[in-house]
Amino acid sequence: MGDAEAILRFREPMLLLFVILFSALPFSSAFSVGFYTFSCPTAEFIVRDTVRSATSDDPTIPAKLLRLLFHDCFVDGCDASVLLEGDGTERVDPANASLGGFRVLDSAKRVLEMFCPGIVSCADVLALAASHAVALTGGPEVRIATGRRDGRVSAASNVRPNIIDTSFTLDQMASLFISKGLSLDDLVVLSGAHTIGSAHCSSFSDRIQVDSKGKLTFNAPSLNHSYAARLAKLCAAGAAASVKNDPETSFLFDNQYYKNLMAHEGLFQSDSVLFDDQRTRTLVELFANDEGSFFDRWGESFFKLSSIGVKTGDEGEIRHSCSSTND
Ligand SMILES: *[C@@H]1O[C@H](CO)[C@@H](O)[C@H](O)[C@H]1NC(C)=O
Ligand SMILES: CC(=O)N[C@H]1CO[C@H](CO)[C@@H](O)[C@@H]1O
Repeated sequence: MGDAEAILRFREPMLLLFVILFSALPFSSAFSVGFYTFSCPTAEFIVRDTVRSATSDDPTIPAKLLRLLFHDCFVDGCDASVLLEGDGTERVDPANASLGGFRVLDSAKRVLEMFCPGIVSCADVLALAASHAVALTGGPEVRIATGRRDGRVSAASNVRPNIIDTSFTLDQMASLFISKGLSLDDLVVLSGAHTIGSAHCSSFSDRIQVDSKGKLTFNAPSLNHSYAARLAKLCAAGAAASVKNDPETSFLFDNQYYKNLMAHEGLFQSDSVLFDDQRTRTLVELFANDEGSFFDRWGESFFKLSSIGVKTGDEGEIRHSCSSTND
């Protein structure tokens, strides 16, 4: 009896202390680093492990996950709305043509539902997967905040007004970024994601034209002509053919993208302008010469990207399956 009483007396203040600590520490608040520390301690490990094994089977996965996060966060905030299937959803918009990696997220979510049912949002699975994708390909490890809730709305009509088109001018990209709370510097940093991945020829075919006699016409004055000729050759197979965004080190997250820009080998108009315009050139040159500063800035900009329009508290829901809402 004496022991039990002692334990009881001991426990109560401990419980109180625990409650005080729990409510005071940052990880107990709505959207923060380590949100799942107590509710699902293995969450981040499970996502990382799923992405790692999917990538070892298919090295194109990391770039797809990164692209998916951009599309998710820019359209209606980082709320996994891009993952919903059905008529009229974001996935149906033709701008989705290059989207992929859905199955990796579905399989991470299935494992999470076994360990911590109803706890981890699909929006967090996607954000964590994209951040691990960068680390897995040699880029910086970034610890991001979690606690996003899943949206219940996904509309194809929201895609076009919110997504960067590869033919955009710097001013068009800048105004879109600023509307999302991101800066022109963030644009330069996050464009570095093009260090991995590939693109369909249709996404830059307006820059290079080949007539029936095989004569090349360049609509991109700053593009290196021998690079453009290489692209034209790769795209001879048709608009559905694809080329690597960064042919030098296409599966490595490094600063080669910025070196390519300086060599006038930016694939898209939206890449080339970053070096052609005085407002962004200095940062392109810095990153081309110093990978460390690109990596440092990546952490900050990625954190901002993955925090756009996050839903918390009683907004949205925690989906059971990433491709459909709960009802
Ligand atoms: C274009 O790139 C080639 C190498 O691929 C290089 O030899 C040439 O000097 C470049 N042209 C210009 C104008 O920079
Ligand atoms: C991945 C995905 O959902 N792709 C869809 C993109 O939109 C076209 C129609 O425009 C669909 O056919 C694809 O399935």
